[in-house]
Amino acid sequence: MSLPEGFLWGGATAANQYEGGFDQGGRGLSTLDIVTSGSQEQPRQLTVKDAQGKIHNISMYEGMPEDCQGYLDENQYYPSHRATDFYHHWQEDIALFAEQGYKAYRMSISWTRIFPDGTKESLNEEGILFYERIFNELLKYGIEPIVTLNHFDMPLALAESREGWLDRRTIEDFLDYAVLLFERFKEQVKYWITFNEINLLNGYVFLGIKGKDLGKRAQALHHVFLASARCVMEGKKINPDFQIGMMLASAGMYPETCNPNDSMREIEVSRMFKYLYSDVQCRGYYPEYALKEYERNGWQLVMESDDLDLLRKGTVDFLSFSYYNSAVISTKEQEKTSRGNMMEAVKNPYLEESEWGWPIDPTGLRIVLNQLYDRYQLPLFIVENGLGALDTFNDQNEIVDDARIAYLSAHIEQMIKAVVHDGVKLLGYTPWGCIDIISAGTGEMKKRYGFIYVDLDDSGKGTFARKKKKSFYWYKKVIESNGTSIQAKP
Ligand code: P53
Repeated sequence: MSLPEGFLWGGATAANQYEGGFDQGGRGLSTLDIVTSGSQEQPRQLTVKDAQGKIHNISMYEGMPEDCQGYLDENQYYPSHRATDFYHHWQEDIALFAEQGYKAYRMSISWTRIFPDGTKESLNEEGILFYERIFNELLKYGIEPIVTLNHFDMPLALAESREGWLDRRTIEDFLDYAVLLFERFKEQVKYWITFNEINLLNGYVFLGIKGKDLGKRAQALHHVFLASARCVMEGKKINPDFQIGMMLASAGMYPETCNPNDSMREIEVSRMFKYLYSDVQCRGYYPEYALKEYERNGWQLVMESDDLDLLRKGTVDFLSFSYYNSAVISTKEQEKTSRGNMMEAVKNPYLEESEWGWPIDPTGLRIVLNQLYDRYQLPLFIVENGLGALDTFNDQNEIVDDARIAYLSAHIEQMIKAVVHDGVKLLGYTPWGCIDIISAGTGEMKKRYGFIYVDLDDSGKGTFARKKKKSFYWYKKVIESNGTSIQAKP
């Protein structure tokens, strides 16, 4: 049982959680730069100012009120500002990735480092040079860059002036950004991902939308779909060898019982939470079930005459996805609690949970790989997977992260079964937060995913020093053996 030669083992990060340098090198502000840290109990907050100049803290999930603007409060800690400081540690960090034997490294480009106000008029050459150095450094070690054009970055200027993606002009601005990068890096970068976890994008932080009207979200996402499709079309003109993919948050889903109602509910939730997005981007059109749902909700998409044609022409080359956990879908209203990253789910009695309450389900990864491959017959790419956990030092000042090793090895085992036994076509595996970064969901630092520890705490204090965990050496062996040596405790 072994994986094909050239399988892309590596790791993954995103600029908003890793890069930092938020006011350096000419970078502009993005919406996440006004989002504070939180915890499992306390949601991350947006700091905002109302029309009378009064300052408020508002839950990131409640969204930006119509009459408020973003506000940077000097007395608050904003984790994205320095994050774990890739901006000043890139050489050291890439050398560590190379030491582990990475074949690929997934990262994102910060839109506002290239266009500080989101548009080409603000072009920041220094930002381009920053990424050029990084790509050259990766290639020096033979590491293939996998580049996400948009990982949760929304330029604050575009959110404030026009509600971001709600405005059709944002498609053109994003395309200017993407085409510039395609042109400049056509020699260095072959694999591109348009939008990270497109199915999770919502509200002010990710889309720039104010208020709570979900019809606005559908319209903004229509623009995101168009931007992605046009990226694929323009990218192929610039370099026909480009592989341009989409990215889906792909939690597994099960009906709670064999009651057919549970099964139907699971289908409905899977469709509206996941498949709508991959159907549009892999098949090239809105599926009927989604059009019906939009109609029932009274959401009428404003479209131009060639929109549907563009969606059809801009389908992706591969489907990349994140997988952390699975959820149980039930029709019993009263039992619903929020588990893991799913809104509507009940506890799965067959699974253990992480310290953050995310169910741990390695077989679910094999299931998801099969479901996606059955549905689209497109190459897949696992671009996020991992265990967010507390790390502690032992007496020898080491981090023995056996739980992380156990999680990853169990998932890799199932991934290999999907490829070798089931015949799923898989390009690679880049576990999430291969070096410790800020948590997207909670803004915490103590929720760590890395093989490499970074000395930083939840309030932003620390030396930023790097240190290898036990899993660092374990994963190095996994890569060296192309997945044949994955046992948790060698
Ligand atoms: P954290 C929610 C649910 C599932 C995946 O998440 C999510 C989120 C956003 O929190 O995001 C992806 O850091 C995302 C990464 C993120 C990672 O999952 O909350 O692409 O940016 O860090 C893990 O533990």
